[in-house]
Amino acid sequence: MLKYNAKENKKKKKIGVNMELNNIEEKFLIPNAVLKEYFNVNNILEVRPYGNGHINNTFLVVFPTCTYIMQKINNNVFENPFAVMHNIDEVTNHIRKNNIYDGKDPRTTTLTIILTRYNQIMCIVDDEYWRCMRFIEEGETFDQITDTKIFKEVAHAVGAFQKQLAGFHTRVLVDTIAHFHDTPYRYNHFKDVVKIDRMDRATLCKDEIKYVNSNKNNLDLIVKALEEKRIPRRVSHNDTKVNNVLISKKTGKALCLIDFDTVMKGSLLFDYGDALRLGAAIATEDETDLSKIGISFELFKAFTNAYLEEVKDIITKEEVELLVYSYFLMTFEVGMRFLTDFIDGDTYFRLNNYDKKHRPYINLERAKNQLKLSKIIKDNEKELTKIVNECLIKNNYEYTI
Ligand code: ADP
Ligand code: GN1
Ligand code: MG
Repeated sequence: MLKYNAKENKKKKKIGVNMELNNIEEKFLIPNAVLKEYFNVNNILEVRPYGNGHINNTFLVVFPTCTYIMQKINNNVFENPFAVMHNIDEVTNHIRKNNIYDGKDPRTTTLTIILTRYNQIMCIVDDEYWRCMRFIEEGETFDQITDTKIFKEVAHAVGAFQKQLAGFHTRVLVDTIAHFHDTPYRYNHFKDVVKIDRMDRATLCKDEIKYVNSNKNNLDLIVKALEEKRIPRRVSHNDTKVNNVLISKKTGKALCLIDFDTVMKGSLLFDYGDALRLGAAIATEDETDLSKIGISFELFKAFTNAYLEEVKDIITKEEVELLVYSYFLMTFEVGMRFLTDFIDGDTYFRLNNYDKKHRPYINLERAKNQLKLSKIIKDNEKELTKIVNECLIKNNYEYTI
């Protein structure tokens, strides 16, 4: 029997709903038709929402002796879920084979896709796309980092991922979201959205729009370097925010990267910058008190050092030169994306019921937060460059910026 089925939820609502149950209602439960594609539903003990991702709906499906992760793929964000699954399958198989070769436990060192009873990589029910994965129970994720030890582990996971995928052909992967980290392209989209201003919201964020516009000439350094082949196109994860890295509850060591929805061709700079964005911040992405926004140089140094330990043999000097810039760019880009989405009516980063009620301007709040953080990064470019150089020297890299 499912612990949280729709009927029971309704009953609970009547007897007073707490916020958690409210979220369960809003994220709805997994339709029986989906569960039946994978399991004998009679054996399921519990289905409940899990994690804090912005994109997919994630659930735990609990059995007496094991647990699975089930996710409804956000079809608004990913037009072609088959392409998403193809990329995940290719990349996780590659990582798994390497890990088995190295004697690592393949069950905890990358995602394992569970096929349906009919051997399909996902199932489609009522035009919705669902997938299932092994739940890596040993792992936990952090929305914010306060401990340099944990952040070093995140850095090792991101760097090791890039090293492992260095020999993998980028052409095997499909672009699941075109122009994902093409910041100038995203800026042009931002301009169009501001021009149309279909929700009449541009007046609410004049200062932020001005700040974004004031940076327009500074956005193409990575895409241009890629286009002109001054830096290599590599497989990149493209969404290395810290809660996409599993850390072992037992050992405190990084287990693996998860959330491979955006894995495709790109630059290692995207992954370096994006991991620092939240990881080296002293406030979360949801902080509304802008006076609390800032960066921790200690965390920045810990991350950069551990990251370079992993990638020092593959990173080129042209990439090294763009490290600090990528930290600014990834932070600015996501701030601009939150702002664009706010102006456009929250169509991408959709609000859940709780946010609709309590934080209807959450995308604007996140935009202000991330844009302010990007300004702080820019203002501290010199200090950050100095730290990168110290880390390069420590890692015996023959070049400094
Ligand atoms: P989103 O794209 O919405 O961010 P994620 O794939 O990152 O979705 O999943 C959301 C959260 O669920 C993660 O941050 C993590 O805490 C947890 N999670 C996802 N997959 C697994 C897994 N296989 N094992 C353990 N935890 C997982
Ligand atoms: C989304 O899926 P999640 O929550 O890990 C987004 C990222 C943003 C991030 C901002 C596919 O990441 O690009 O940087 O939110 N993912 C997608 O927190 O758009
Ligand atoms: Mg995620």
